[in-house]
Amino acid sequence: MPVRELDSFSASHQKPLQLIANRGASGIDGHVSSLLGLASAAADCTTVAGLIGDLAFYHDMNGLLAARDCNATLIVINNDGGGIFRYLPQTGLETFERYWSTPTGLDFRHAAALYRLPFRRVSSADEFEQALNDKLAQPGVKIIEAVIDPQQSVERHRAYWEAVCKN
Ligand SMILES: Cc1ncc(C[n+]2csc(CCOP(=O)(O)OP(=O)(O)O)c2C)c(N)n1
Ligand SMILES: [Mg+2]
Repeated sequence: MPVRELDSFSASHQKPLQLIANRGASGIDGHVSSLLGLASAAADCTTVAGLIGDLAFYHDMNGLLAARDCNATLIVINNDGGGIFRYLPQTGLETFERYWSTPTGLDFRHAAALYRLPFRRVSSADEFEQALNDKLAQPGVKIIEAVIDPQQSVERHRAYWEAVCKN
């Protein structure tokens, strides 16, 4: 969902941002590798940040090995599984968590530690902004895990659309 939310709700800005989306071969695969590949090819003055879901991150954690050679900030939106499936009618099923959402329950701090990468977990917009300001300028690859409530995020998404439709 992060790239969809960005597409739908981000405001306009004067800053010259270049947005690149990756669909992977089948969907959520290869996102970490694509980001770090981009970061390796980016000019020195370019700040590279990647926005990625927790399952997409999990799917390509091995890609973090490439972090040795580049500068980037990886933002993992952790809503504890495939939040996109909460928009399906199956969301009410007893088996939803097990077969659709598939939360990993992993502590991603350890993935960062495995590759010796700085890591910060945040759970509010203020904390996120501060972490992003701290990390963006630092050299190397840094990971920010933004923990969000999956159900609340669906409610907020629907409320935004309702507000947009009313205006
Ligand atoms: C290789 C691959 N496996 C499975 C899928 C099916 N799939 C599509 S979205 C998704 C969940 C993604 O979860 P996450 O990255 O946490 O993002 P969220 O939906 O929570 O925003 C899955 C498993 C896929 N598209 N590609
Ligand atoms: Mg998720």
